[in-house]
Amino acid sequence: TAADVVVLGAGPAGLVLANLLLAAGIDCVVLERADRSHVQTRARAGFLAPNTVRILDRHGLADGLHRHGRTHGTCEFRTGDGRFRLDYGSLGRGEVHTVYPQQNLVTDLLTHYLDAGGRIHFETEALSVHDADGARPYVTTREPDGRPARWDARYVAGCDGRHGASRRSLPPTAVRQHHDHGVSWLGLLAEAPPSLDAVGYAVHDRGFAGHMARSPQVTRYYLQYRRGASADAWSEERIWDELDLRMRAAEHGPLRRGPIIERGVVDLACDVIEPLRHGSLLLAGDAASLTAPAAAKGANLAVLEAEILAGALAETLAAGDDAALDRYSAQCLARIWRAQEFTQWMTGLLHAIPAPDSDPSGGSFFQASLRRARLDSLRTSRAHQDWFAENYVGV
Ligand code: RFL
Repeated sequence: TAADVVVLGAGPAGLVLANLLLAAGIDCVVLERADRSHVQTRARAGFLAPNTVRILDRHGLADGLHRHGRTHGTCEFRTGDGRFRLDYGSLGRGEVHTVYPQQNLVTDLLTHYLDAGGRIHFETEALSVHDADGARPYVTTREPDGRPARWDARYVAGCDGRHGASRRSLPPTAVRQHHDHGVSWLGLLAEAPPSLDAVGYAVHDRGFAGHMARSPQVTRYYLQYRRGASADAWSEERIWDELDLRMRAAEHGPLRRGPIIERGVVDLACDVIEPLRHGSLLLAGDAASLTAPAAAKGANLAVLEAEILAGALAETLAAGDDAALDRYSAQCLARIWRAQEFTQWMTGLLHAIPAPDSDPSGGSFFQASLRRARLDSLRTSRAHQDWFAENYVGV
């Protein structure tokens, strides 16, 4: 029950980190609260940025996504003034996304790690990180049989997401900057083929609706939703009718309906913990910063931070000097804040704020007019489109 690096959490951040540490010959172990099948089936992100693909390529972790992922470079905005398309793959830096469901990526990362001899303990919940201000931190856990245990470490990598033990164990010097965008989404997975060959963003007085392909059989939809409402409040028929209205199916073509196989409410909120290093405890991924899903940055930031952290830990453990770990926080925060800024912009572009259910006029008239002007600029200005493309695929 000891390792040089104890990694908390087997999401994209923890598993990329663990693979890289193992490849660098560093003694590490992953502790994961959930069981293996839960980790491998949790559907979330799907749009991988080109930089994420480059990182995974660099470390031999991209076979699955090259075999089964599909590149994607177009989005379509639907508004009351008509629709327009942005081929972002030929704008900005000319880069595209790779669509590959997060659970498939996690499965690949886990398989690779285990095949290489990596150690992971499922159904092992970290309760708290102790003595992070010293050189001998340890993690207390609840083991699969319910008994308490202790894991000693040199460093603890907090990759256990938004509700993990890392965040609960932060010292009072940690600053959490939080912003609530004030809107919520009903996130849906439909067992239905995509309805358009692009990401669809519908801006409507009834609220935002989004369409994102996941695979030839499964499509993700989002509906702006009343804050606090239960995910089950709407029937499947109501959901499809609402999607039809907001996506303006009557004008632009019908949506391909199918059973809703998963639904959940997401409040669009974000935060950043500063710094990312607290002595021997290092945060990465959602544990370090949450981004609202409007611009699909979360999983991409997680992979980026994991690579930087792996390099810093390898350098520190080899040299016995933690200058690289000292730089880790600032290196990541610059990227995190760029992602937050773009996400904030995107959230403002897509929504009537406040949520239209609480304000039947669909947000203040002034805000709605600004949003319209912003969309018009994006439709007509090549410079604005290049800026959008660069930020949309970038981390
Ligand atoms: P994860 O994936 O949440 O993994 C954390 C892991 O830690 C475990 N854990 C613990 N283990 C031990 N002890 C504890 N006390 C623990 N507490 C938690 C959990 O079981 C889990 O296995 O965090 P990580 O690795 O930082 O990765 C972050 C991403 O998962 C997240 O940012 C994205 O999914 C966000 N996101 C999206 N990101 C994108 O880049 N593109 C997208 O298209 C996109 N779509 C989304 C999203 C997130 C969504 N939800 C559910 C919030 C769509 C949705 C609906």
